[in-house]
Amino acid sequence: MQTATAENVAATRQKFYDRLSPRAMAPLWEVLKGLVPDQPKSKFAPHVWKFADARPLLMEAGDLLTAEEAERRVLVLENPAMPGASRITATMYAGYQLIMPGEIAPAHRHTASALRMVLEGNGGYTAVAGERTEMKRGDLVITPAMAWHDHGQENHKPVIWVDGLDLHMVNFYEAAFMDHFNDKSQIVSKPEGFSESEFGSGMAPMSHRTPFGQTSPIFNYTYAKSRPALMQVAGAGEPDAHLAHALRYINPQDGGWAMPTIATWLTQFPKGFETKPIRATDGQAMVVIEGEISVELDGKTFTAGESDVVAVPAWTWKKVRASKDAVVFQMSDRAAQEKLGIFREERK
Ligand code: 1HN
Repeated sequence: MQTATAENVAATRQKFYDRLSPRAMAPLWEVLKGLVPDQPKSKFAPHVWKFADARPLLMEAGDLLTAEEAERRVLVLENPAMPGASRITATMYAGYQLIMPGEIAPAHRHTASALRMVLEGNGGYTAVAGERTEMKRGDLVITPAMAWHDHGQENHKPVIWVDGLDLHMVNFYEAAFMDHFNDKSQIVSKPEGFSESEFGSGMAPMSHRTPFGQTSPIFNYTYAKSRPALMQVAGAGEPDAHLAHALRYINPQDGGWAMPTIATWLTQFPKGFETKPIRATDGQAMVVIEGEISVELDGKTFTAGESDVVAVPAWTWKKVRASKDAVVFQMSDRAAQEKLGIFREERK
């Protein structure tokens, strides 16, 4: 009889496994550790995209093809640890988008929800579900799931923003649909500012709830409103040790996040202030709107100025230091994680 050496045990097991695979089965014990790690270990890297680097390339893309040809003319922010994945973090898509003067990015709709953080507005517009809104620097514009949307610029300057989409979350569930409108632009049926009037004054219509399900009915959180609010809050008290001065964008219907999947917030970091270390299970992207920060991520430091974008992978220790008074827009998959009951954070 054969003695049970390590080799023949392994060989015997392998023979057994080989009989499982044609039957579409596999031994859990060979993969369990990978399926259920002790703690998160992101496959994505911390990174900074410099707008000074990206902008000339974006303008070159403007010469290469029209917004209509491209459908959306975007330079996707590819996490360097996962090139080709169209992901800035594990679950989020982000990119720099350009609309040239006179162009229209044609109307379509899809299951994925989108947000735009406007960098160079210059009078460009987005139309969402029959209403147009002018885009200005620092505005947060939201496109709810399955809402028709098109963008355009009737002025003589380019329009540039950062897109954030939850499309990888939707695709994970294999739940994605898309339709194209039979014309370039959708029909505008409401005056500009209508949804702001209906839902944006601490009031809401008696007759109906939002038509956008779990997404906020306010689709432009203008910087003209968010900045003074943040500045007054920042001027009135001490910054939080981990969060500095931060305000969340909320859905006025329920006080929850403005989007069902992507959490969004705006932070003021006073010059010279340094946050204490914090890490969380959400993958984050930071867009600097004003000033300059350095972000320490698991011990590596990244400097980001105006319109630069920083990727913060899940469960990465983060410290932010402001070298100038700074305002930073942040987005993450926290809204989805909270709904699933998996969000967790740790503070030092
Ligand atoms: C999209 O609809 C937009 O509407 C931007 O501006 C980026 C990336 C993937 C799929 C749809 C937009 C997108 C997108």
